[in-house]
Amino acid sequence: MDSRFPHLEPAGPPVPMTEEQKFVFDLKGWLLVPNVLNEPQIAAIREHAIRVATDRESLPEADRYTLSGPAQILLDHPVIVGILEEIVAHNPADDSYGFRCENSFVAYRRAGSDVHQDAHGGGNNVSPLFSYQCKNGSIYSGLTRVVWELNDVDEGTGGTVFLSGSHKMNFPRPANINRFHPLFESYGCPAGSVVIFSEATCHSGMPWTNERQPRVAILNCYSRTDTQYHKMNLPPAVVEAMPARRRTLFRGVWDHDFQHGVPNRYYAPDNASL
Ligand SMILES: O=C(O)CCC(=O)C(=O)O
Repeated sequence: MDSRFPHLEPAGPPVPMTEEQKFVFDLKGWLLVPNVLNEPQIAAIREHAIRVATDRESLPEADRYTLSGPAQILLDHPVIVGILEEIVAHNPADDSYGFRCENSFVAYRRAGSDVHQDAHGGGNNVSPLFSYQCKNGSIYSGLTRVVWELNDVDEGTGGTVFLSGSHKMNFPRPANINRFHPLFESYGCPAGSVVIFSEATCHSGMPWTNERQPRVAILNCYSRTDTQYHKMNLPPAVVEAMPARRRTLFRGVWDHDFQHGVPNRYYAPDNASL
């Protein structure tokens, strides 16, 4: 199946992660890449995200997700592929991606709204699904979140906040170091920017205080091809409406099929993640 959104598909090969981006991601556990999307992409995906948040039933069934409709072009944007191939996948490119998408949601917040979850995550000794490592010059990020900001974010008005460096922390976080503590850092950015973070980095949503516009962000989560944290609950029709290579982001969670002698590099109805 060809893309249903050819006018929105980003062109070009994966954009390699720069040495500076690797340095910042390793140091802090998160990274901002500003100005990734163009205006038509931002407009179409923002409208879709708001509809998913406020009027989901009005969309065709397969488009009622933040990883479907026009928002599917975010899943394998060349900027994200370049970064995830470096920090999650470590495999040469072929017909499949070396990582999987396993969760996606929209943060639609008007001024005055807050999240229901306090700061969470953080630590060097967390479950291997989350844990962050850097060995022999390569980054191994477990569960990794990609946040697409679809409206401008003015710093200090409610983007995601991070306790930078906490993906490597060794002591329990003291209770007073909560999401309002000055050790938590955030960002300001234009619409169409993207933030990538290791889920091992302590982080939180914040009250949105910007009266000018709501927060509209899509938060996609990725993992290795052989690990899974979130249950997807995704109807097969959503994945089957995607181009072939994009579908491989939703393949089953395993590494090698010794019975048939095949590695896990394909999506099929009997090889889909649950
Ligand atoms: O809503 C946010 O800004 C942060 C989302 C979050 O806490 C998470 O992805 O675990």
